[in-house]
Amino acid sequence: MIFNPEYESMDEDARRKLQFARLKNLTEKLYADVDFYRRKMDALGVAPKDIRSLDDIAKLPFTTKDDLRDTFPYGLLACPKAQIEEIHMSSGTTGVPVVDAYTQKDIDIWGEAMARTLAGAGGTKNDTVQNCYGYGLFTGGMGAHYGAKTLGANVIPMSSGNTQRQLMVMQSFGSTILTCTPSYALFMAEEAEEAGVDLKNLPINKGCFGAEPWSENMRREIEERYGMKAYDIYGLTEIIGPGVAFECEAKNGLHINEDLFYPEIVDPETGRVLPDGEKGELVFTTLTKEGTPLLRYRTRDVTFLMRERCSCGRTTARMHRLFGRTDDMLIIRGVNVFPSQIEQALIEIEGADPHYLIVVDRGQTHLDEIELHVEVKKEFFSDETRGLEGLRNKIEAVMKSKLMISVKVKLVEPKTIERSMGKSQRVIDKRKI
Ligand code: DLL
Repeated sequence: MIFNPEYESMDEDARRKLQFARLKNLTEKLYADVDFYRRKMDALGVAPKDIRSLDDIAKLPFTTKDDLRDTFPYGLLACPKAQIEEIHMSSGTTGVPVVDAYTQKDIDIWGEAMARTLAGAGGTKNDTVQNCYGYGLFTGGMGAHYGAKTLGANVIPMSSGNTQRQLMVMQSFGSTILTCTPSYALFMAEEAEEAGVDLKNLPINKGCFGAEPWSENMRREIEERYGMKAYDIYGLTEIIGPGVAFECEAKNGLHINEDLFYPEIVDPETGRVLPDGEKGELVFTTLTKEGTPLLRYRTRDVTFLMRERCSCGRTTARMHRLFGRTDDMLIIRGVNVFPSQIEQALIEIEGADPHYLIVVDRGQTHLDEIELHVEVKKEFFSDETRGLEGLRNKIEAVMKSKLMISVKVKLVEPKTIERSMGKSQRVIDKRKI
């Protein structure tokens, strides 16, 4: 079901007109009300009157993580503080505190964006959403909560953790939609197996997973273990939280709520706007936000945009699932490596689980070295040592051929790599650089 066909299936020209009107409005407001943006626009010699078409957005300044740090906490507020109803914050992967301050209208729009997301997964008002994203400063919990309410569904505000209780609730209340990080979904599935709970026999039949990178293989595993359909959802605190983009049943890229968040892809080095289909850094402009609107925010997430028609009937642009981030791209002896590539390579190897940890260090020769800790499937671990040795060699060879780097593999027992209730940490970089 399309939650809001008027906007999601809008004629493309009409959408561009709407986006332009909203952009123009936003530029005028930011120029008048936010010192930071007036100074930035003045420095580039651009004024609101210079924005005469949607493509003129390229004349406007970018906003970066550093800008957010420099203006913390209220420097980017675009409305009187008294109008703010709720605040969220993320320290993200980079440790820079990022604030999102919402007016009531912002919260309503967030609910709408997340209702579209849940509907993208097939959700309706008849569903019961077990929401295991963390409630609190993190945007996952409240975002999915507002979305479920806007959809008219029943929401169980579990937050993350206390897995035994999650399973009890899932069984007793007959939850039908699971919302949490993909790693927590897998962790719960493992606990369920241990507790003798057969998830496939429960009503739970769809899930909206995001907030961290995950692979097609993790999707397959979640779908098999729960007997459900698993969808990728994307968002970030700076822009609104979850609700920026979501997969529909076609699972062919994530539909961007582009009447609300205007996407661009730029070359991360030069900032030049790239055409559809070219991979680069994702940039968003919030078109309707009142509390902390952002112009051309550099997300550091790497993807490309697709505009071919989707079979679901939505006309919104789609983003390919993320390839990684410009800032967690590891540079190993000069070679660019994304953790997601390592994961992708791993999943094709029988015996290896998608639970892994990448430890990067400088060896005695002061050269970068990667030690890759990989969990071995239970059946495999009980095998004789020769089998394990073979598996280790195989993983090392695959990494060498796919990533062009040498990786030292350490096989570890099932369930020894720390599981996370929220976002999982896949990389430990011990290099002091
Ligand atoms: O993670 C918002 C969110 C909550 C999204 C729940 C989806 C579900 P932040 O904590 O600010 O916000 O982290 C944002 O997480 O820039 C991406 O690098 C990463 N991320 C989010 N969704 C995905 C995804 C929330 N589906 C940062 N795949 C973003 C890969 C994702 N990475």
